[in-house]
Amino acid sequence: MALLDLVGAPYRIVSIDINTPDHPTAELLAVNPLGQIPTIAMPGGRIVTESAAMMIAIAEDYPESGMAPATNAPERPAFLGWMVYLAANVYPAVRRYFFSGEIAESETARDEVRRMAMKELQRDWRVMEAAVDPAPYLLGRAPTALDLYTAMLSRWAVDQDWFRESCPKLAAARDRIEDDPKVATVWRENFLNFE
Ligand SMILES: N[C@@H](CCC(=O)N[C@@H](CS)C(=O)NCC(=O)O)C(=O)O
Repeated sequence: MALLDLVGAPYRIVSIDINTPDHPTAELLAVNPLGQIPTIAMPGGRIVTESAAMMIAIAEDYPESGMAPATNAPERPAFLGWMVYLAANVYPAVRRYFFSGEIAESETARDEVRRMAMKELQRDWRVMEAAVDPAPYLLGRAPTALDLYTAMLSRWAVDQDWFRESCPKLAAARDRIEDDPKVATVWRENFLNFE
């Protein structure tokens, strides 16, 4: 949503409540067989699932926005690498933390899943913190979808004081992208831990 606002794309939101007994509905399963959100229908009837893929696809539909470095840009490999890193490591750990019941039944086992997920999440953020060199955005002077994806994922599950203290470079880059009024508006509506 924030990315759609940043690139200036028109869109219509279909709200889905994943905490109701009828989740996932047949309507959602028809477009995303895993029954997950987000899922997007793009111009031309293209359905895209997986948050990282849809952010890249949206950014590439609006090249003038600069939200995805061009295929021959020097920042391109790092952009793709970190987008996939977040999708392959951070998001699954967040999922295990919030949806521990999917992989463990007893309360004791679920507690352990949550504890281990948090440990992994903190390691994933520390690894990224050690590798980046924001200037002032993660890939240089201009923001990309990577700043947005990092900001969104870092607002989930981890303690915010821990994040700011342990990942000061990521937190500073996050402050920059969250300073954008379009991002701040979406964040205010979606994150209780923002501002
Ligand atoms: N790999 C997916 C994960 C999406 C995901 O876990 N979405 C959650 C909400 S944050 C969801 O739909 N949960 C409901 C469910 O799994 O049934 C992505 O990156 O988009």
